[in-house]
Amino acid sequence: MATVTQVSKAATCPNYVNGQWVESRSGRTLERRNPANRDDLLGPAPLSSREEIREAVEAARRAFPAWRDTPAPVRGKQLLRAAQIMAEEKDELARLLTREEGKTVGESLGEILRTINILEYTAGEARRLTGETLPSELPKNFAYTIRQPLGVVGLITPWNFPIAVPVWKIAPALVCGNTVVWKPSELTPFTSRYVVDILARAGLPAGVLNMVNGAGEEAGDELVEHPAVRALSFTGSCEVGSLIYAKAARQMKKVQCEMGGKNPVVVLEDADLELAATSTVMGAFGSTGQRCTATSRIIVTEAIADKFVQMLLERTRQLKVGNGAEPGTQVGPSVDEAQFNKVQEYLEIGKREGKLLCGGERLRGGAYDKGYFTAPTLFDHVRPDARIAQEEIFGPVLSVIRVKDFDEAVRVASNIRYGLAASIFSTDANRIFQFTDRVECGIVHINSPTVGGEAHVPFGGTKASGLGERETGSTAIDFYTELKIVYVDYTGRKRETNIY
Ligand code: UN1
Repeated sequence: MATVTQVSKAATCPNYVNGQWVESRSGRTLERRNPANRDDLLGPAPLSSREEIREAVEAARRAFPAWRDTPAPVRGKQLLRAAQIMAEEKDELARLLTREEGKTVGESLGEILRTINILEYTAGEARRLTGETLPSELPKNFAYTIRQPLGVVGLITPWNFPIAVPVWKIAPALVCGNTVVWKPSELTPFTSRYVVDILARAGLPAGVLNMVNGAGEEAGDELVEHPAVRALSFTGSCEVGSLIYAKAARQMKKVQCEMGGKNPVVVLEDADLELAATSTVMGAFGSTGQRCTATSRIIVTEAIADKFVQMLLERTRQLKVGNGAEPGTQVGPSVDEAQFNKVQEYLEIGKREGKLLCGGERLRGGAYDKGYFTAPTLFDHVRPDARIAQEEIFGPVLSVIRVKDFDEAVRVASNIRYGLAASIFSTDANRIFQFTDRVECGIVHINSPTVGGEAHVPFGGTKASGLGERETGSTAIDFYTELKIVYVDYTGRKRETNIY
Protein backbone atom coordinates (compact mmCIF):
# COMPACT_ATOMS: atom_id res chain seq x y z
CA MET A 1 0.00 0.00 0.00
CA ALA A 2 1.34 3.44 -0.95
CA THR A 3 1.84 5.91 1.86
CA VAL A 4 0.25 9.32 1.64
CA THR A 5 3.49 11.09 0.88
CA GLN A 6 4.31 8.78 -1.99
CA VAL A 7 0.98 8.80 -3.68
CA SER A 8 1.23 12.05 -5.60
CA LYS A 9 4.25 10.60 -7.40
CA ALA A 10 2.72 7.18 -8.12
CA ALA A 11 1.67 6.06 -11.60
CA THR A 12 -1.81 4.96 -10.62
CA CYS A 13 -4.83 6.58 -9.05
CA PRO A 14 -5.82 4.63 -5.96
CA ASN A 15 -8.99 5.43 -4.08
CA TYR A 16 -8.66 6.93 -0.62
CA VAL A 17 -10.84 5.11 1.90
CA ASN A 18 -10.66 5.12 5.68
CA GLY A 19 -7.29 6.88 5.66
CA GLN A 20 -5.68 4.39 3.27
CA TRP A 21 -4.80 4.54 -0.41
CA VAL A 22 -6.36 1.44 -1.91
CA GLU A 23 -6.22 0.25 -5.51
CA SER A 24 -9.65 -0.29 -7.00
CA ARG A 25 -10.64 -3.94 -7.45
CA SER A 26 -13.04 -3.26 -10.33
CA GLY A 27 -10.47 -4.14 -12.98
CA ARG A 28 -11.87 -1.39 -15.21
CA THR A 29 -9.91 1.74 -15.98
CA LEU A 30 -10.04 4.85 -18.12
CA GLU A 31 -6.84 6.07 -19.72
CA ARG A 32 -6.05 9.71 -19.14
CA ARG A 33 -3.92 11.61 -21.67
CA ASN A 34 -2.83 15.23 -21.91
CA PRO A 35 -5.48 16.97 -24.07
CA ALA A 36 -2.79 19.24 -25.58
CA ASN A 37 -0.67 16.24 -26.59
CA ARG A 38 -2.23 12.82 -26.83
CA ASP A 39 1.22 11.15 -26.84
CA ASP A 40 1.61 12.20 -23.21
CA LEU A 41 -0.04 9.47 -21.14
CA LEU A 42 -0.80 10.31 -17.51
CA GLY A 43 -1.96 6.80 -16.74
CA PRO A 44 -5.02 4.72 -16.03
CA ALA A 45 -7.69 5.77 -13.55
CA PRO A 46 -10.03 3.23 -12.03
CA LEU A 47 -13.74 3.07 -12.72
CA SER A 48 -14.68 1.87 -9.26
CA SER A 49 -17.63 -0.34 -8.48
CA ARG A 50 -20.73 0.34 -6.41
CA GLU A 51 -19.24 -1.91 -3.72
CA GLU A 52 -16.24 0.42 -3.42
CA ILE A 53 -18.52 3.42 -2.91
CA ARG A 54 -20.38 1.47 -0.23
CA GLU A 55 -17.11 0.77 1.59
CA ALA A 56 -16.25 4.47 1.51
CA VAL A 57 -19.69 5.45 2.81
CA GLU A 58 -19.28 2.91 5.62
CA ALA A 59 -15.88 4.41 6.51
CA ALA A 60 -17.38 7.91 6.54
CA ARG A 61 -20.31 6.71 8.67
CA ARG A 62 -17.97 5.20 11.25
CA ALA A 63 -15.76 8.30 11.34
CA PHE A 64 -18.69 10.68 11.81
CA PRO A 65 -19.31 10.62 15.61
CA ALA A 66 -15.69 11.42 16.55
CA TRP A 67 -15.41 14.13 13.87
CA ARG A 68 -18.76 15.67 14.87
CA ASP A 69 -17.48 15.83 18.47
CA THR A 70 -14.12 17.38 17.51
CA PRO A 71 -14.27 21.10 18.31
CA ALA A 72 -14.93 23.11 15.17
CA PRO A 73 -11.81 25.32 15.55
CA VAL A 74 -9.70 22.14 15.66
CA ARG A 75 -11.38 20.96 12.46
CA GLY A 76 -10.61 24.35 10.93
CA LYS A 77 -6.90 24.14 11.71
CA GLN A 78 -6.55 21.11 9.46
CA LEU A 79 -7.78 23.18 6.53
CA LEU A 80 -5.23 25.87 7.32
CA ARG A 81 -2.47 23.28 7.19
CA ALA A 82 -3.81 22.08 3.84
CA ALA A 83 -3.72 25.69 2.58
CA GLN A 84 -0.07 25.95 3.60
CA ILE A 85 0.90 22.70 1.87
CA MET A 86 -0.98 23.71 -1.27
CA ALA A 87 0.81 27.08 -1.31
CA GLU A 88 4.20 25.37 -1.00
CA GLU A 89 3.42 22.93 -3.81
CA LYS A 90 1.40 25.23 -6.05
CA ASP A 91 3.78 25.08 -9.02
CA GLU A 92 3.86 21.29 -9.13
CA LEU A 93 0.10 21.11 -8.71
CA ALA A 94 -0.39 23.73 -11.45
CA ARG A 95 1.77 21.76 -13.89
CA LEU A 96 -0.27 18.64 -13.20
CA LEU A 97 -3.59 20.45 -13.61
CA THR A 98 -2.47 21.91 -16.94
CA ARG A 99 -1.22 18.53 -18.14
CA GLU A 100 -4.43 16.77 -17.22
CA GLU A 101 -7.15 19.35 -17.93
CA GLY A 102 -5.46 21.58 -20.51
CA LYS A 103 -5.93 25.07 -19.02
CA THR A 104 -2.93 27.39 -19.13
CA VAL A 105 -0.45 27.34 -16.25
CA GLY A 106 -1.54 30.89 -15.38
CA GLU A 107 -5.15 29.72 -15.16
CA SER A 108 -4.08 26.71 -13.11
CA LEU A 109 -2.23 28.94 -10.66
CA GLY A 110 -5.28 31.22 -10.49
CA GLU A 111 -7.47 28.25 -9.59
CA ILE A 112 -4.99 27.12 -6.94
CA LEU A 113 -4.74 30.58 -5.36
CA ARG A 114 -8.52 30.76 -5.21
CA THR A 115 -8.54 27.34 -3.53
CA ILE A 116 -6.02 28.49 -0.94
CA ASN A 117 -8.28 31.47 -0.22
CA ILE A 118 -11.24 29.13 0.18
CA LEU A 119 -9.32 26.91 2.62
CA GLU A 120 -8.20 29.91 4.66
CA TYR A 121 -11.63 31.53 4.71
CA THR A 122 -13.39 28.29 5.65
CA ALA A 123 -10.84 27.54 8.37
CA GLY A 124 -11.79 30.90 9.91
CA GLU A 125 -15.49 30.09 9.63
CA ALA A 126 -14.85 27.17 11.98
CA ARG A 127 -14.73 29.76 14.79
CA ARG A 128 -17.98 31.33 13.65
CA LEU A 129 -20.47 28.47 13.35
CA THR A 130 -22.96 30.71 15.02
CA GLY A 131 -26.65 30.48 15.73
CA GLU A 132 -29.11 33.13 16.87
CA THR A 133 -30.40 34.03 20.29
CA LEU A 134 -34.00 35.23 20.23
CA PRO A 135 -36.20 36.82 22.88
CA SER A 136 -39.36 35.02 23.90
CA GLU A 137 -43.01 36.04 23.95
CA LEU A 138 -42.97 34.87 27.59
CA PRO A 139 -41.09 36.28 30.56
CA LYS A 140 -37.93 34.43 31.67
CA ASN A 141 -37.80 32.49 28.44
CA PHE A 142 -35.65 32.68 25.37
CA ALA A 143 -34.82 30.62 22.30
CA TYR A 144 -31.61 29.93 20.49
CA THR A 145 -30.40 27.98 17.46
CA ILE A 146 -27.39 25.74 17.05
CA ARG A 147 -25.85 24.34 13.89
CA GLN A 148 -25.28 20.63 13.66
CA PRO A 149 -23.67 18.54 10.93
CA LEU A 150 -25.78 16.38 8.63
CA GLY A 151 -23.69 13.19 8.74
CA VAL A 152 -22.16 11.65 5.63
CA VAL A 153 -22.29 13.94 2.59
CA GLY A 154 -21.66 12.90 -1.02
CA LEU A 155 -19.80 15.22 -3.38
CA ILE A 156 -19.73 14.85 -7.17
CA THR A 157 -17.49 17.27 -9.02
CA PRO A 158 -16.50 18.22 -12.59
CA TRP A 159 -13.23 18.23 -14.49
CA ASN A 160 -13.06 21.94 -15.39
CA PHE A 161 -12.21 23.21 -11.90
CA PRO A 162 -10.94 19.96 -10.36
CA ILE A 163 -9.25 21.68 -7.41
CA ALA A 164 -11.37 24.73 -6.51
CA VAL A 165 -14.84 23.19 -6.89
CA PRO A 166 -14.10 20.04 -4.83
CA VAL A 167 -12.40 22.08 -2.12
CA TRP A 168 -15.24 24.60 -1.95
CA LYS A 169 -17.48 21.63 -1.12
CA ILE A 170 -15.06 19.57 1.02
CA ALA A 171 -13.87 22.47 3.20
CA PRO A 172 -17.26 23.68 4.47
CA ALA A 173 -18.56 20.11 4.73
CA LEU A 174 -15.65 19.18 7.02
CA VAL A 175 -15.60 22.37 9.06
CA CYS A 176 -19.28 21.86 9.85
CA GLY A 177 -18.49 18.38 11.20
CA ASN A 178 -19.69 16.18 8.34
CA THR A 179 -17.71 13.32 6.87
CA VAL A 180 -17.30 13.11 3.12
CA VAL A 181 -17.33 10.68 0.23
CA TRP A 182 -16.11 12.44 -2.89
CA LYS A 183 -16.48 11.14 -6.44
CA PRO A 184 -14.35 13.37 -8.68
CA SER A 185 -14.64 13.55 -12.45
CA GLU A 186 -13.11 10.57 -14.22
CA LEU A 187 -11.32 13.06 -16.52
CA THR A 188 -9.14 14.56 -13.75
CA PRO A 189 -8.19 11.65 -11.46
CA PHE A 190 -4.55 12.62 -11.05
CA THR A 191 -5.34 16.16 -9.96
CA SER A 192 -7.99 14.82 -7.56
CA ARG A 193 -5.45 12.41 -6.11
CA TYR A 194 -3.10 15.31 -5.41
CA VAL A 195 -5.88 17.30 -3.71
CA VAL A 196 -6.68 14.40 -1.38
CA ASP A 197 -2.99 13.81 -0.75
CA ILE A 198 -2.65 17.40 0.47
CA LEU A 199 -5.69 17.15 2.73
CA ALA A 200 -4.49 13.79 4.08
CA ARG A 201 -1.04 15.17 4.85
CA ALA A 202 -2.71 18.06 6.66
CA GLY A 203 -3.76 15.45 9.21
CA LEU A 204 -7.41 14.57 8.64
CA PRO A 205 -8.38 11.53 10.73
CA ALA A 206 -9.10 8.27 8.89
CA GLY A 207 -12.54 8.07 7.30
CA VAL A 208 -13.31 11.79 7.50
CA LEU A 209 -12.55 12.36 3.81
CA ASN A 210 -12.86 9.50 1.35
CA MET A 211 -12.40 9.63 -2.41
CA VAL A 212 -13.56 7.03 -4.90
CA ASN A 213 -12.78 7.42 -8.60
CA GLY A 214 -15.36 6.27 -11.07
CA ALA A 215 -18.05 7.03 -13.58
CA GLY A 216 -21.21 8.95 -12.79
CA GLU A 217 -23.57 6.17 -13.90
CA GLU A 218 -22.10 3.68 -11.46
CA ALA A 219 -20.01 5.17 -8.63
CA GLY A 220 -21.85 8.50 -8.70
CA ASP A 221 -25.23 6.81 -8.83
CA GLU A 222 -24.42 4.62 -5.84
CA LEU A 223 -23.51 7.71 -3.85
CA VAL A 224 -26.84 9.31 -4.79
CA GLU A 225 -28.81 6.17 -3.91
CA HIS A 226 -26.99 5.16 -0.73
CA PRO A 227 -29.34 5.68 2.24
CA ALA A 228 -26.53 6.67 4.63
CA VAL A 229 -25.62 9.70 2.48
CA ARG A 230 -27.71 12.56 3.87
CA ALA A 231 -26.83 15.34 1.45
CA LEU A 232 -25.46 15.65 -2.08
CA SER A 233 -23.57 18.52 -3.60
CA PHE A 234 -23.11 18.26 -7.35
CA THR A 235 -21.48 20.43 -9.98
CA GLY A 236 -21.96 19.44 -13.62
CA SER A 237 -24.57 19.35 -16.35
CA CYS A 238 -28.27 20.20 -15.95
CA GLU A 239 -29.21 16.78 -17.25
CA VAL A 240 -27.30 14.97 -14.51
CA GLY A 241 -28.32 17.56 -11.91
CA SER A 242 -32.01 16.97 -12.51
CA LEU A 243 -31.54 13.18 -12.30
CA ILE A 244 -29.75 13.57 -8.97
CA TYR A 245 -32.44 15.92 -7.67
CA ALA A 246 -35.22 13.48 -8.58
CA LYS A 247 -33.48 10.44 -7.11
CA ALA A 248 -32.42 12.22 -3.93
CA ALA A 249 -35.96 13.51 -3.40
CA ARG A 250 -37.24 9.96 -2.87
CA GLN A 251 -35.00 9.68 0.19
CA MET A 252 -35.50 13.27 1.35
CA LYS A 253 -31.84 14.10 0.89
CA LYS A 254 -30.66 17.66 0.90
CA VAL A 255 -29.42 18.61 -2.57
CA GLN A 256 -27.30 21.38 -4.00
CA CYS A 257 -26.68 21.45 -7.75
CA GLU A 258 -24.48 23.91 -9.60
CA MET A 259 -25.03 23.45 -13.32
CA GLY A 260 -24.69 25.06 -16.71
CA GLY A 261 -24.72 28.62 -17.91
CA LYS A 262 -25.16 30.66 -21.08
CA ASN A 263 -23.91 33.88 -19.66
CA PRO A 264 -24.65 37.19 -21.40
CA VAL A 265 -22.68 40.39 -21.53
CA VAL A 266 -24.80 43.45 -22.30
CA VAL A 267 -22.95 46.37 -23.87
CA LEU A 268 -24.72 49.74 -24.02
CA GLU A 269 -23.85 52.84 -26.08
CA ASP A 270 -22.35 54.68 -23.11
CA ALA A 271 -19.96 51.84 -22.21
CA ASP A 272 -16.19 52.07 -22.16
CA LEU A 273 -15.88 49.92 -25.29
CA GLU A 274 -12.16 49.17 -24.87
CA LEU A 275 -12.84 47.80 -21.40
CA ALA A 276 -15.92 45.90 -22.56
CA ALA A 277 -14.14 44.29 -25.51
CA THR A 278 -11.05 43.24 -23.57
CA SER A 279 -13.08 41.89 -20.64
CA THR A 280 -15.44 40.01 -22.90
CA VAL A 281 -12.73 38.26 -24.87
CA MET A 282 -11.14 37.16 -21.61
CA GLY A 283 -14.49 35.99 -20.20
CA ALA A 284 -15.39 34.09 -23.36
CA PHE A 285 -12.13 32.41 -24.36
CA GLY A 286 -10.30 32.12 -21.03
CA SER A 287 -10.35 28.52 -19.76
CA THR A 288 -11.14 27.68 -23.43
CA GLY A 289 -14.75 28.60 -22.61
CA GLN A 290 -14.92 25.50 -20.40
CA ARG A 291 -16.38 27.29 -17.46
CA CYS A 292 -19.97 27.47 -16.27
CA THR A 293 -19.56 31.24 -15.94
CA ALA A 294 -17.93 31.72 -19.38
CA THR A 295 -19.35 34.52 -21.51
CA SER A 296 -21.12 33.01 -24.48
CA ARG A 297 -23.55 35.73 -25.58
CA ILE A 298 -22.82 39.37 -26.35
CA ILE A 299 -25.93 41.48 -26.41
CA VAL A 300 -25.09 44.83 -27.97
CA THR A 301 -27.27 47.75 -29.00
CA GLU A 302 -27.43 48.40 -32.74
CA ALA A 303 -25.95 51.93 -32.52
CA ILE A 304 -22.52 50.65 -31.47
CA ALA A 305 -22.70 47.07 -32.74
CA ASP A 306 -20.48 47.43 -35.85
CA LYS A 307 -17.77 49.27 -33.97
CA PHE A 308 -17.86 46.93 -30.98
CA VAL A 309 -17.88 43.75 -33.07
CA GLN A 310 -14.81 45.01 -34.91
CA MET A 311 -13.03 45.51 -31.59
CA LEU A 312 -13.97 42.00 -30.48
CA LEU A 313 -12.77 40.56 -33.74
CA GLU A 314 -9.36 42.21 -33.51
CA ARG A 315 -8.84 40.86 -30.00
CA THR A 316 -10.15 37.38 -30.76
CA ARG A 317 -7.87 37.00 -33.78
CA GLN A 318 -4.84 37.85 -31.67
CA LEU A 319 -5.38 35.08 -29.11
CA LYS A 320 -2.55 32.57 -28.92
CA VAL A 321 -3.89 29.02 -28.83
CA GLY A 322 -1.67 26.14 -27.77
CA ASN A 323 -0.36 23.88 -25.07
CA GLY A 324 -1.16 25.58 -21.76
CA ALA A 325 2.27 24.58 -20.42
CA GLU A 326 3.99 26.89 -22.91
CA PRO A 327 4.53 30.51 -21.89
CA GLY A 328 2.36 32.98 -23.76
CA THR A 329 -0.48 30.55 -24.44
CA GLN A 330 -3.84 32.18 -23.81
CA VAL A 331 -6.27 29.46 -24.91
CA GLY A 332 -5.71 25.75 -24.33
CA PRO A 333 -7.42 22.68 -25.80
CA SER A 334 -10.79 21.08 -25.13
CA VAL A 335 -10.49 18.58 -22.30
CA ASP A 336 -11.08 15.43 -24.37
CA GLU A 337 -12.34 14.08 -27.65
CA ALA A 338 -16.01 14.07 -26.70
CA GLN A 339 -15.92 17.73 -25.64
CA PHE A 340 -13.91 18.64 -28.72
CA ASN A 341 -16.39 16.88 -31.02
CA LYS A 342 -19.28 18.67 -29.34
CA VAL A 343 -17.60 22.02 -30.05
CA GLN A 344 -17.05 21.05 -33.72
CA GLU A 345 -20.74 20.18 -34.04
CA TYR A 346 -21.75 23.57 -32.67
CA LEU A 347 -19.39 25.29 -35.12
CA GLU A 348 -21.35 23.72 -37.97
CA ILE A 349 -24.67 24.66 -36.38
CA GLY A 350 -23.35 28.20 -35.89
CA LYS A 351 -22.37 28.52 -39.54
CA ARG A 352 -26.01 27.90 -40.43
CA GLU A 353 -27.40 30.17 -37.72
CA GLY A 354 -25.08 33.19 -37.73
CA LYS A 355 -22.38 35.00 -39.66
CA LEU A 356 -18.96 33.50 -38.98
CA LEU A 357 -16.41 36.26 -38.37
CA CYS A 358 -13.39 34.23 -37.32
CA GLY A 359 -12.39 30.73 -36.24
CA GLY A 360 -15.03 28.17 -36.99
CA GLU A 361 -12.69 25.22 -37.31
CA ARG A 362 -10.18 23.04 -35.52
CA LEU A 363 -6.55 24.09 -35.68
CA ARG A 364 -4.30 21.85 -37.73
CA GLY A 365 -0.61 21.33 -38.37
CA GLY A 366 2.39 20.65 -36.14
CA ALA A 367 1.63 20.31 -32.45
CA TYR A 368 -2.03 21.14 -33.06
CA ASP A 369 -2.56 17.71 -34.62
CA LYS A 370 -1.77 16.03 -31.32
CA GLY A 371 -4.38 17.90 -29.28
CA TYR A 372 -7.96 19.11 -29.23
CA PHE A 373 -7.51 22.69 -30.41
CA THR A 374 -10.22 24.91 -31.85
CA ALA A 375 -9.70 28.41 -33.24
CA PRO A 376 -11.47 31.01 -31.06
CA THR A 377 -14.74 31.60 -32.88
CA LEU A 378 -16.97 34.63 -33.21
CA PHE A 379 -20.44 34.58 -34.77
CA ASP A 380 -22.34 37.79 -35.51
CA HIS A 381 -26.04 38.42 -36.26
CA VAL A 382 -27.14 35.47 -34.13
CA ARG A 383 -30.84 35.38 -33.31
CA PRO A 384 -31.65 35.20 -29.59
CA ASP A 385 -33.46 31.88 -30.07
CA ALA A 386 -30.75 30.23 -32.20
CA ARG A 387 -29.31 27.02 -30.78
CA ILE A 388 -25.84 28.57 -30.42
CA ALA A 389 -27.47 31.36 -28.39
CA GLN A 390 -29.48 29.02 -26.17
CA GLU A 391 -27.39 25.86 -25.60
CA GLU A 392 -24.27 25.56 -23.51
CA ILE A 393 -21.30 24.78 -25.79
CA PHE A 394 -18.44 24.78 -23.24
CA GLY A 395 -15.88 25.80 -25.83
CA PRO A 396 -14.23 28.88 -27.38
CA VAL A 397 -17.32 30.14 -29.17
CA LEU A 398 -18.95 33.54 -28.75
CA SER A 399 -22.20 34.76 -30.33
CA VAL A 400 -23.15 38.38 -30.92
CA ILE A 401 -26.84 39.25 -30.66
CA ARG A 402 -27.82 42.73 -31.83
CA VAL A 403 -30.75 44.47 -30.11
CA LYS A 404 -32.43 47.83 -30.61
CA ASP A 405 -32.33 49.15 -27.04
CA PHE A 406 -31.79 48.53 -23.33
CA ASP A 407 -35.22 46.96 -22.72
CA GLU A 408 -34.73 44.44 -25.47
CA ALA A 409 -31.24 43.70 -24.12
CA VAL A 410 -32.64 42.82 -20.69
CA ARG A 411 -35.34 40.63 -22.22
CA VAL A 412 -32.88 38.75 -24.41
CA ALA A 413 -30.43 38.32 -21.52
CA SER A 414 -33.12 36.62 -19.41
CA ASN A 415 -35.01 34.71 -22.08
CA ILE A 416 -33.18 31.43 -21.59
CA ARG A 417 -33.37 28.33 -19.37
CA TYR A 418 -30.10 29.21 -17.64
CA GLY A 419 -29.46 31.91 -15.06
CA LEU A 420 -25.93 31.84 -13.69
CA ALA A 421 -23.96 35.05 -14.36
CA ALA A 422 -24.52 38.21 -16.41
CA SER A 423 -22.47 41.34 -17.02
CA ILE A 424 -23.37 44.84 -18.08
CA PHE A 425 -20.96 47.39 -19.50
CA SER A 426 -22.31 50.93 -19.14
CA THR A 427 -21.57 54.20 -17.38
CA ASP A 428 -25.25 54.96 -16.74
CA ALA A 429 -25.89 54.17 -13.08
CA ASN A 430 -29.67 54.09 -13.52
CA ARG A 431 -29.59 51.50 -16.25
CA ILE A 432 -26.94 49.48 -14.44
CA PHE A 433 -29.18 49.16 -11.38
CA GLN A 434 -32.31 48.54 -13.47
CA PHE A 435 -30.44 45.71 -15.17
CA THR A 436 -29.24 44.34 -11.83
CA ASP A 437 -32.83 44.26 -10.54
CA ARG A 438 -34.40 42.71 -13.61
CA VAL A 439 -31.94 40.25 -15.13
CA GLU A 440 -32.71 36.62 -14.24
CA CYS A 441 -29.48 35.20 -12.85
CA GLY A 442 -27.55 34.47 -9.68
CA ILE A 443 -24.49 36.69 -10.16
CA VAL A 444 -24.28 40.13 -11.80
CA HIS A 445 -20.98 41.74 -12.75
CA ILE A 446 -20.87 45.46 -13.45
CA ASN A 447 -18.19 46.56 -15.91
CA SER A 448 -16.31 43.28 -15.44
CA PRO A 449 -16.39 39.80 -17.03
CA THR A 450 -18.99 37.13 -16.20
CA VAL A 451 -16.40 34.74 -14.78
CA GLY A 452 -14.97 34.31 -11.33
CA GLY A 453 -15.97 34.78 -7.74
CA GLU A 454 -14.36 35.34 -4.39
CA ALA A 455 -13.79 32.78 -1.65
CA HIS A 456 -16.01 34.38 0.99
CA VAL A 457 -18.87 35.41 -1.31
CA PRO A 458 -21.80 33.11 -2.17
CA PHE A 459 -21.70 31.63 -5.69
CA GLY A 460 -24.49 30.10 -7.77
CA GLY A 461 -27.32 30.51 -10.20
CA THR A 462 -31.06 30.41 -10.71
CA LYS A 463 -33.37 28.43 -13.03
CA ALA A 464 -31.52 25.52 -14.73
CA SER A 465 -28.17 26.83 -13.45
CA GLY A 466 -28.55 26.30 -9.73
CA LEU A 467 -30.52 24.54 -7.06
CA GLY A 468 -30.33 24.65 -3.29
CA GLU A 469 -28.25 26.99 -1.19
CA ARG A 470 -25.51 28.96 -2.93
CA GLU A 471 -22.01 27.52 -2.64
CA THR A 472 -19.02 29.22 -0.92
CA GLY A 473 -19.33 32.03 1.62
CA SER A 474 -21.86 31.96 4.45
CA THR A 475 -24.46 30.02 2.45
CA ALA A 476 -22.13 27.01 2.16
CA ILE A 477 -22.33 26.74 5.95
CA ASP A 478 -26.14 26.80 5.68
CA PHE A 479 -26.09 23.88 3.26
CA TYR A 480 -23.77 21.68 5.33
CA THR A 481 -25.60 22.17 8.65
CA GLU A 482 -29.00 21.53 10.15
CA LEU A 483 -30.40 24.16 12.43
CA LYS A 484 -31.61 22.95 15.84
CA ILE A 485 -33.97 25.30 17.68
CA VAL A 486 -33.85 25.29 21.48
CA TYR A 487 -36.50 26.86 23.73
CA VAL A 488 -35.38 27.65 27.29
CA ASP A 489 -37.78 28.31 30.16
CA TYR A 490 -36.09 29.45 33.36
CA THR A 491 -39.21 30.41 35.35
CA GLY A 492 -39.20 27.07 37.23
CA ARG A 493 -43.01 27.17 37.07
CA LYS A 494 -45.82 25.61 35.13
CA ARG A 495 -46.87 27.79 32.22
CA GLU A 496 -49.98 29.87 32.58
CA THR A 497 -50.07 30.96 28.96
CA ASN A 498 -49.10 28.91 25.94
CA ILE A 499 -46.80 29.92 23.19
CA TYR A 500 -48.58 29.96 19.87
C1 UN1 B 1 -15.84 30.49 -11.81
O1 UN1 B 1 -15.98 30.75 -12.99
O2 UN1 B 1 -15.83 31.36 -10.96
O3 UN1 B 1 -18.14 24.54 -13.30
C2 UN1 B 1 -15.68 29.11 -11.33
C3 UN1 B 1 -17.83 25.72 -13.24
C4 UN1 B 1 -18.10 26.42 -11.94
C5 UN1 B 1 -16.90 27.02 -11.36
C6 UN1 B 1 -16.68 28.31 -12.00
N1 UN1 B 1 -18.71 25.52 -11.04
O4 UN1 B 1 -17.32 26.27 -14.17
